[in-house]
Amino acid sequence: MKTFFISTAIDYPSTTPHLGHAYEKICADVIARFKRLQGFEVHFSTGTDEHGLKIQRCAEKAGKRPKEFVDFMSGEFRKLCDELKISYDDFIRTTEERHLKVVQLIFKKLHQAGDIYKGFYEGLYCTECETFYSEEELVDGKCPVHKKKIERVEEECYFFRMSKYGNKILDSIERNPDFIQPESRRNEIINRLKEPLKNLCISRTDFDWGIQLPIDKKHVLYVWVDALSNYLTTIDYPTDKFQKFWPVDVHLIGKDISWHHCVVWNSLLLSLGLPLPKKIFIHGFVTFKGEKLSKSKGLVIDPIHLAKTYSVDALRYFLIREISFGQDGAFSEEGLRTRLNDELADVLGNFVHRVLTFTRDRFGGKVPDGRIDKKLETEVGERMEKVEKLLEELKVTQALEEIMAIAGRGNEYFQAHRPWKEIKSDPKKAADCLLNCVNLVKALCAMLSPFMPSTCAELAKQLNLEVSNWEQAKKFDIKPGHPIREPTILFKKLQAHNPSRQRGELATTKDLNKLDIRIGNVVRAERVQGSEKLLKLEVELAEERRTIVAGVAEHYRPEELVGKQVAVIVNLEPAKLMGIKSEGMLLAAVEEGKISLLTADKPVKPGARVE
Ligand code: ME8
Repeated sequence: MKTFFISTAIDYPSTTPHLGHAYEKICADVIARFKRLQGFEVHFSTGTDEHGLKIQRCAEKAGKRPKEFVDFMSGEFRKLCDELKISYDDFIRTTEERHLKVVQLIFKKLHQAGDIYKGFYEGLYCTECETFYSEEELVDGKCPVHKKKIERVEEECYFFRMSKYGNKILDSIERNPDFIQPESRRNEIINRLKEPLKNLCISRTDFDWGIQLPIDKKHVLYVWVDALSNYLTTIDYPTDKFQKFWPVDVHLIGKDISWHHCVVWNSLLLSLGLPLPKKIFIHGFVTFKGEKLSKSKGLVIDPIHLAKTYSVDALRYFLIREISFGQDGAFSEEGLRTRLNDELADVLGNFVHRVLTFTRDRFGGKVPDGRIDKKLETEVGERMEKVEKLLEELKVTQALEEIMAIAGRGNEYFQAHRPWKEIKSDPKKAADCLLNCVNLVKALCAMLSPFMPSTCAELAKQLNLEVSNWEQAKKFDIKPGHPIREPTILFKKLQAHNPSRQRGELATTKDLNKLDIRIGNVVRAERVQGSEKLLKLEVELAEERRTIVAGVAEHYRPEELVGKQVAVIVNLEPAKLMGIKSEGMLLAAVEEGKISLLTADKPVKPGARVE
């Protein structure tokens, strides 16, 4: 069996995952699922990068021991993967025993190759990106990525002779245009490699949350060497499984870590005498209101909340369709709603539903006997080949665009053949149309399954078929008489947001009365473990106490809130935040990101209604 190995970056579990993390995993998942449909044996790895100074400091801030902290936070990342239906084969954590063993072996080999020596490092370090910088690389004296203060490091350390490998890497990149993609990122790396490479400091002595060097226990290994090695741990280096899957087919990463992968990782591999990856694909950033989402800047959109609001598949669809793969792209809820309504509901959902309900209502739920439209079958087969080629070239956005154009073609076909008219005048023609349309629905179900796995599993159920093979989906081979199951609506249209309302359209008292707002007393308040934003409050209302998780931790200390009277919306669906059930929402005035909680002007009894 042909094999295919794809990896994502492993995330820093310093706080909960954001939409950028979700985006990378979804893109990798689409590719992994497509390869499985093509018949490859796939290894798809993702996970968490749990050592280093940044994590140690986050744990300290949360009042936890590092291991306890990462155990919890890593779980949040795994939960994200599971919620988003990421079909990973391995979720690797760098604190696992198997990883420790591989890292020690790797270090031993680098040492035996004569590439490790002891020296003294004097320079600059950004803990946020866990990266060393030279003076020239700083912007206004700050880290060029995070624009944050940079630390000076002066200590004894071990170096890796990275300088030995610059020319070899440059040569590999220049000889192989597919190695680093997209082109613009490839050129950036080529330009940087024209300067001679420096050796890399790969150990630290001023903190201990990391893997000790086997040759000197005072030192912990530089977190990037530790993290990059995960790509070998996940395929059990150096066993048969490693032989089977290495070199990796695609390392999928974001643009901020291209140097670490294209230069540091490749140097390490050359020193280990291993073949270089087949491809490193560098995706862009998901931005929001013009800025990069980032935990450190506090610009975080909760992907799980979005998936719960709009469905996992709508979110997956939106991200792939909206953000041209390889470039930055903006996230907006308005954009998501528009694509959900105009594309998923109106084009895809509409076609599928018309075809299946017509089959149910007019042909007793059985695919009618008719003639295969060879022209349509050929057209769909050719367009599927185009989609296949696009996906092989990792052009996921274009592939999805083409698939949706095929769904549009289905609508046109149905419309042009007017089966609702023909059924009365020439039922054979209606039967021909439906036979072909059901086959087209099957082809769409297969093509879309890597992008929207849950929807396509549901659709396959309605079609009463298993769709597990790309080649087979090209053929219009559903036999007349094949029974379908009860069709249901795949995508419900959302009410359009009325922007005039946001600008202050008048509300009626009926609108207002929908909300039950009460004044409550905060009787307890504490920080939520693993979150910088959330406080868990216990609020006393008339005859009950409710737990409310509120995003106010950056504005109020817990002790400031105890004893305060707050305004609470009490008739909302409970929501789960960081695993805690929240039974209400606080009202607050918001100004330029600052929050001021609403309270009663004079003390009132807990439970008093706000009218
Ligand atoms: O860099 N949009 O971890 P990380 C899209 N542990 N992708 C984004 C993004 C955004 N707004 N923000 C971050 C690390 N990413 C290291 C990796 S791999 C051996 C070690 C991407 O949690 C980012 O580019 O900061 C990276 O690929 C991944 O999320 C993890 O970022």
